[in-house]
Amino acid sequence: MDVRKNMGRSLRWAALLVVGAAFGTACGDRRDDPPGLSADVLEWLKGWAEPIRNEPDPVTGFPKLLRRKADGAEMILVPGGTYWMGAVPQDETALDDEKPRHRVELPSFYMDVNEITVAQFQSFVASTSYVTEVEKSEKGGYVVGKPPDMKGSYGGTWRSAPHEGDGVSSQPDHPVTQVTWNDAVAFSAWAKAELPSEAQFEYVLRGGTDGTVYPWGDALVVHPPQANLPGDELIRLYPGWKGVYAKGHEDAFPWTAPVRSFKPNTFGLYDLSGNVSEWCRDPFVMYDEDPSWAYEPEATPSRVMRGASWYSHIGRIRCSWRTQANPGFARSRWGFRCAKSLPARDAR
Ligand SMILES: [Ca+2]
Repeated sequence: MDVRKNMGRSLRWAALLVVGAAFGTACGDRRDDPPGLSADVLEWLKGWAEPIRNEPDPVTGFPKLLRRKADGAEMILVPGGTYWMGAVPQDETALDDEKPRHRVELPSFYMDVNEITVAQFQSFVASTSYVTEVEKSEKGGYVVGKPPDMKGSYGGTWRSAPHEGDGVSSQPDHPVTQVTWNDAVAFSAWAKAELPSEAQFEYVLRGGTDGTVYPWGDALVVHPPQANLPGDELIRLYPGWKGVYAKGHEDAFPWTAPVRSFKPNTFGLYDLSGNVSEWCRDPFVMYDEDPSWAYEPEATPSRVMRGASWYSHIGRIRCSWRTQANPGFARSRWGFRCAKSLPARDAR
């Protein structure tokens, strides 16, 4: 587990100083010389990623931005920190599974700049001949339906939509959908990365703040729109829909949008809210529950899904919203991105 609650700050800083000295990065002998990356860091990167800039992060000594070799993904080094995870006090709509609000400390970690795209997933399939779970199944993945009842249908895959305009896009720069948690784990292993933990996801979703209902404040609707959410553009297309959508919000995308269509957050990450909801690696357990049962060999826990999608009920756009899903299910509004922890000795 990378979640380190209540870690002593003094211990953390002591570790930081020791490793910082070992890497010789934070305090270069000559201020005119860029310190470069240490041999240990270059060795860690070898085989799976390369730095986009050689400039090391002064705290960890690792590059701030790197490119994954397998699929070309850009990963940003998210600085570690402490935050309040869970429902904020002013949120009267929060559900029991979002409480209690609790303090979480995270070491620095890498996070994909954008959601895994169809093109990136295509690279994975081309390299491995991987067949997704819904492609193996008879009925395929669930696809959002149309008015008047919006009843969905099955038959979707990551490659194509079963019906025109059903919200699944196979465009290369859109987020891949119709992938199960198991598919996402297989992709991550191929990419030599991992799915983010739930604590990592909420941390980056909040973007360095931890006191607001939404990443952009306490009001759902803001101008200009900050994310691809279900707004007036969707209701115009589906006027019979009775769903609880973000009335007054309007963006240009009734379904998925090309990744990076909206501004990045303060960490430099795109689409954490909106576009597609994203798989996290953790089993779903209540915050005040002993999670050990979920890690027993015979356990088959649901997995955490986080972040709003193009089709989310407004209650699911809040930062603390969390849900659980069968790791073998896929939807036209679910996707994922990868993260990667630093080596344990350097995690700070
Ligand atoms: Ca939208």
